[in-house]
Amino acid sequence: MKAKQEVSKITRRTFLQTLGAGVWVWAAGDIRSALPAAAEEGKETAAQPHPYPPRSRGGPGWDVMPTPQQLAWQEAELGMFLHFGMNTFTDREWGEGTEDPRWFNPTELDPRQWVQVAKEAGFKYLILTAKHHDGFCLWPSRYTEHSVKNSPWREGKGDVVRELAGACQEARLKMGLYLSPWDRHEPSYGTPAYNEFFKNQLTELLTQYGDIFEVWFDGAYGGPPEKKQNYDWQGYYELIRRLQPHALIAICGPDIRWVGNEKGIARETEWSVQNAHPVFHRGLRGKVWWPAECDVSIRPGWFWHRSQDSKVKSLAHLLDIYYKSVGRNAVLLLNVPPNDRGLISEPDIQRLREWRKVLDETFAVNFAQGKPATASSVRADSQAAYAVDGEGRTYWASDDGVTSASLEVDLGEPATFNVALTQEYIALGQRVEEYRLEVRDAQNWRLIAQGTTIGHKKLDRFPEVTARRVRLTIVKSRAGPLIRAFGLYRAPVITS
Ligand code: FUL
Repeated sequence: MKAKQEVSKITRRTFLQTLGAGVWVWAAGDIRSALPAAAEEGKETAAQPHPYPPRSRGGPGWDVMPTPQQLAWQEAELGMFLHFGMNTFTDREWGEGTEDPRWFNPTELDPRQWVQVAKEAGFKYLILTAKHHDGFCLWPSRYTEHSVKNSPWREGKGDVVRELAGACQEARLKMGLYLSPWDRHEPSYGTPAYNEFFKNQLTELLTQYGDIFEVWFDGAYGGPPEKKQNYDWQGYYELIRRLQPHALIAICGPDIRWVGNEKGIARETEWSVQNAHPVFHRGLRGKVWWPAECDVSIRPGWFWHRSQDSKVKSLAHLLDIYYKSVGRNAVLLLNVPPNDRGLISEPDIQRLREWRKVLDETFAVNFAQGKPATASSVRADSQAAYAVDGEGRTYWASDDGVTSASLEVDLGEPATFNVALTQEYIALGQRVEEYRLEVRDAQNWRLIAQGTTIGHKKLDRFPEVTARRVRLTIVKSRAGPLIRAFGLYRAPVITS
């Protein structure tokens, strides 16, 4: 149930659109030479700092490429969001900042359990609400009394961020933090002093808990008569770049874009290449690499509410979200909120297990893998076979200057499938604007799917088809297409 005051809430979208100008200017530079190597799957792509995002020299943007950090994030595909804090105990979505810290008292808090659930479900990073809009801090910040240090939990000696950081390190998953810029508790909110307060909190989080994968700046604000803050975004970014040069800055930030809704659904046409944002990319003009993250909750609310234990999203719904986020060139950040005991609840765990099982079953067999492939155009040694070799470092490329080309795969014998996977080699940018997928009937090619952008991963679902020969045609591309993977799968049909 949404709290009353949310009715007047200014949405993140409105907020992003109405932001004023900031002051930070990006450093100039060109990192493209570092990228092909960074694209190697599983390699420590986060090894290079990224003091600036890559940008285009003009034109439609095919020459804009991700930083190694953005590439590693895109490869991760799945993140688990953890909304946990004072609201968990007050049964609210937005606290007012007047709550008593003594109300925070999880009896069995265990971030190892969160990490275990995340790992089993295939998530590669976790993002915790270190501070939500009510200002209550899950770590013992020196700069406020409104934190775990004044709660009965672990007799005021506890630190949820530290426990999660340790659990993530053990399980080799990455940790990100949500730090709400909007703070309804902090008295300095609405004055320049708040920017210093916020930077002090950021400094604590960025220096005490090891590597931070992603810093998540939400744009929500309750609207008048709430106090309003003039945020020093560029000051925040400079601090993050200095203290954690590998961290990605998301939402109200230059590295990761909010997809624009809280349903977990990306656009059918989803470009990671975007126009620079006047505030978040202050000082840059033209195109930048700014890929979309889809945040959505497994339940109706972001925080745990007992009344929603029976309202966990259905398996079919969660699968649909997967296809419409990861399968549309975005990363899925799925919120799974721990309960008032400090544990992820059983209904959520069960649903995630079912979800993982179906995804594993679906993608276990690729009928196209290793099968003979030919192409209407090939550049140098970037053979057609590289699209179906199951290897992330290679790709099929059409000849120089050829922006429309097709790839044909002979499955050897008829196979029955209902999902197609296509990936571009985005380490070298996003290029494809339109494609078609056909199967060969006795005499003719028959269309089974078509689309616009591909990007890191495009998944198309269609009614089951049985065929031996399959053709992927890149109809239009901003530059010669680079197809890293093409696959055909049979997904079980799930209706509830
Ligand atoms: C919104 C917030 O107001 C919600 O409480 C939640 O944190 C969501 C992810 O972002 O803007």
